[in-house]
Parts: sequence; structure tokens; C-alpha cells
Amino acid sequence: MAIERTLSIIKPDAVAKNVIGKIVSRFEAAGLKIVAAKLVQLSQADAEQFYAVHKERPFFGDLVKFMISGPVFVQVLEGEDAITKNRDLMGATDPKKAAPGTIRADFADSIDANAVHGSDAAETAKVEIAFFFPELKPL
Ligand code: RTP
Ligand code: MG
Repeated sequence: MAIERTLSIIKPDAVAKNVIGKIVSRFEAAGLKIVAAKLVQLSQADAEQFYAVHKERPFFGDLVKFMISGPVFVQVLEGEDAITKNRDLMGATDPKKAAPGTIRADFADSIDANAVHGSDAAETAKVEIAFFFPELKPL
């Protein structure tokens, strides 16, 4: 299994609930290393660009509005099989469908306010990491 990097975002709902540390602990316990991190307030343009892949979807407006509703904690996770490992830790998009013990099952309130984002593939991870951390040297 290869060492990979993935982008993780702790979304405004989880930052507001003061559970950044609890969520980061799960990444650490799973053997993922935090190799870059920052707390940022996204602008509307940032959020629209970041989620551009969804711009034709009916939920796009609500998604952007939610992502700019407060600060987010953005981090790059590194480790074996990091992309899939992070998605497994997160659980399903809709917290009602997320497996018990996953981040979304434990901290998310709804499909909109769903606590975390994680890159879904190697190519998107690369683009998303460069979006937030252009200065980070590649693996
Ligand atoms: P994310 O990109 O945030 O990690 O979430 P994801 O891969 O699990 O889900 P994705 O399909 O990429 O959707 C991005 C975000 O849009 C919201 N969404 N709402 N109302 C809906 O049917 C719906 N579907 C997606 C969610 O907040 C999701 O995280
Ligand atoms: Mg996604």
C-alpha cells in the first residue's frame, strides 16, 4: 500500500461545536499524520471554486452558503492509503446512513452540516491540496 496524501476539512458545524481536537484525534489514532493545517474563513468565491464539480447540482447554493458560514479547519493527512482511510473514518455523506463510530455518525447533524470533507480520489486530492497549500512540497 502506498503512502498518500488527502485533504480533510473540518466544516463550520464541527468547528462551532468545538470538536476539532476530537476529530483530529481519530485521524492520529488511525495512523494518519497531519503535514499541514490552518483555520480559515472561506470567501464565497473560494467555496464556489473548491466545490465547482457540484455547481450544476441542486444543493450547490446551500453547500456554498454553509461552507462560508464560519471558519473551517483545513488539513493535509498523510499515510498509507490515506484517501480511503479518511473516507472510511468520515462515514457516509448523510449522517443518518453513516456507520456507527464514524465521524459523521458521531458529530454531524444533517447531510448539509456533515462535519467533514475528504478528497474522494488521488487526482482530486492533488488539486484540493494545491488549492489550500500551494507551498507544500509534493511527496
Ligand atoms: P464532501 O465532498 O464534502 O467530502 O462530501 P461527500 O464526498 O461525502 O459528498 P459529495 O457528493 O461530494 O457532496 C458534497 C457535499 O454536498 C452536500 N450534499 N448535499 N442534499 C443533498 O442531496 C446533498 N448531497 C450532497 C453534502 O454536504 C456533501 O458533503
Ligand atoms: Mg465529495
